[in-house]
Amino acid sequence: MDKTLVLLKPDAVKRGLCGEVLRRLERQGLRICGLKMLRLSRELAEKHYAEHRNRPFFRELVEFITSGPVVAAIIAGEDAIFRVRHLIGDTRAAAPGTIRGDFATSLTANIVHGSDSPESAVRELALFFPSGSDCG
Ligand code: 3AN
Repeated sequence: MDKTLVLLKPDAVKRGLCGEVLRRLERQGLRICGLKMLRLSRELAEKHYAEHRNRPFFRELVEFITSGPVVAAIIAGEDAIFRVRHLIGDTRAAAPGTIRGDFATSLTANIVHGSDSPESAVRELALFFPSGSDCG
């Protein structure tokens, strides 16, 4: 069983799409094992996006993710990391029927983040849920 970090970004919260996104994950048999709303500090945002530190869009990314509250979730299930990424859709060309394909309005305002590998999941879950998951 995998665990992965999902962030419902400020645009998802503002547009009232949190329930819809979580429903899509749960409908596929994925389980919520931790859930909280928080406003990211600049420090946490920069740590979370550390791999993009030298990219031209880094500043925009940090500005956006700190622009309002987010909802952070631990999502668990078999192949959860891969399956969540599949349901989220591609960063640049998300297909209709995927979360981003249906709701993203730009590359930055793209509703949701999901960890992209087992290593990222471990690192990101430790940042957002340092005391671990509620499902053991
Ligand atoms: P993903 O979120 O699908 O893992 P990454 O890791 O390539 O995608 O990028 C992280 C985030 O950085 C994306 N969700 C997107 O918001 C932003 N991003 C990626 N590439 C660009 C770009 N060329 N211009 C602006 N924002 C970008």
